[in-house]
Order: sequence, then C-alpha cells, then structure tokens
Amino acid sequence: MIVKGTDIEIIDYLYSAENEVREVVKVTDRYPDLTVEDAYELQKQLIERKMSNGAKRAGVKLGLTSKAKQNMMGVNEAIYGYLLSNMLAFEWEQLDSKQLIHPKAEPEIAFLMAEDLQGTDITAEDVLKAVQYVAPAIEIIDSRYLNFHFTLVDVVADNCSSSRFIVGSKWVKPEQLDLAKIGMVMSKNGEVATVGSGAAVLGHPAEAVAWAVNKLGQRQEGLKKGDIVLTGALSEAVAFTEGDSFVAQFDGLGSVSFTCK
Ligand code: OOG
Ligand code: MG
Repeated sequence: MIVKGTDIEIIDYLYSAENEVREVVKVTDRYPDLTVEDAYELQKQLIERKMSNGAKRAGVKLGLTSKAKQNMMGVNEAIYGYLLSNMLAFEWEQLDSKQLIHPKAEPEIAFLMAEDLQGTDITAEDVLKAVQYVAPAIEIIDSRYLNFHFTLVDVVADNCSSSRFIVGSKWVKPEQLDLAKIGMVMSKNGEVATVGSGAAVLGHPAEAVAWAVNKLGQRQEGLKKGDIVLTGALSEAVAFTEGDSFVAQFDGLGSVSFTCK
C-alpha cells in the first residue's frame, strides 16, 4: 500500500527528473516497502499527469520480454508501460541529445491494433487476429535512475524507462510473416552492434503481447483500436550519444533508422 501523499511525491520526483533531463536516486532507496502492484499504480498516476499536460495515448510497450534484456537489467519478469503521443519520433528528424539523459536504442517489432483487446484469458492467436499491421521499430529507453540501475518496482513506476520510439515505414499484414523466425541486425555508425530474432521475445512477439493483455486485464485495462504496441527488445539495448546513427534491419519487414544530434 502506498501511504497517501507519498504517491504524489514520487510522481513529482519522476516527472521533474524527466522534464529537467537529470538522473535521480531510485525510488526504492527511499521507499523499500513498495510492491510491484504499487508500482503499476504509480505508473498509472504518472501517465495521468502527462496526459493532463497534453500528451495523448499512443499505445503500450512491453519490456524485459527477452532473456538478453532480463539478464542485462538483473530482473526476471516482463513488464508493461504506456506509449504517449509526445514519445513519437521520426526517421527524418534527428533526436536531440540535450533532451535525453543516458539513452539506449532497442530494436523491436511493433503491432498496430485493428481492434480493442481486453481479457485475462487472451492467447497469442487472439492477439494476431486483432493486429492490423506489423512494423519494424526502435525504442529509445532513458531510465530516470542513476546509471540505469533499478529494481522491478522502480522501473515499472518509471513507465519502464520509456522515452521515444520510431516506427519504420513498411507495415506488413501479420499473416505474411512468421514473426518468431524474423532475424534482425542493428548497426551503430555502420557497424553491427547487436543481432536478435523474433523468438527472443517470450518465444513469439504475439505471446509477449498476450501476456501483457492478460496483465492489463487484471487491472481492468486493455489494448485499444489504433494502439501501437512495442513488443519488447529483440536484443540488449545499445547506448548512444550525439553524432551516432542507427539502422535496424528486419527480415521481411525492412528497416528503421534514426540519428542523434
Ligand atoms: C526497461 C525497459 C525494457 C524492453 O524492450 O525490454 C524495454 C529497461 O531496460 O530500462 O523496453
Ligand atoms: Mg523496449
């Protein structure tokens, strides 16, 4: 249980860290008794704060769906957070390093939802039926915590390190691909930085999304028609700074790229 008043303090703390582009000591250092349930409640309030300041819902992101990411972060459970309209970034517009703390790039498979999807018994087949298009994506994560160090509770409260996301221009019908078999190579400044496959994401990206929908369902939430869903990094995340550029190339899905100034 979060003590009344503490929630607002934590939201202010995380919200201002992001707006002022500075890293902060993790929340559990001060509040060691917070549970994962509390963390999802804090995340919800943080999103409400951002939406009351003008951001609109863009979709949902999954995190730590691959073993590579779980090992990298020392956390052994998948997580979800929300994507908002002001996180949308574009291939043709450079990211501004001055607006980011210590960003990292993650290659991901994105789904565009054709229908609402809510429940606690949803399967990967249900997910694929509700998906309109699949697209290549890069998520920019930028944890508000010092050196990207956090516990499960901290990262959930911080909306799962979300910062920006870029979706490539080739959108494909899900039935045209075997998503588990998709191979991916991400290069940084022209050199291979990381490789992965669709199967890295809980065996299949649609399995990962089914997991998230069932988790959301426990909180009477779900996916909405028009949502973009980032299904989780296919490999470890790669740090970058001004002057760096990335291209992630996916079998059957084409590529997505960005540059940071
Ligand atoms: C948490 C977010 C992880 C993913 O795709 O696995 C994530 C983090 O590593 O900071 O977005
Ligand atoms: Mg991610």
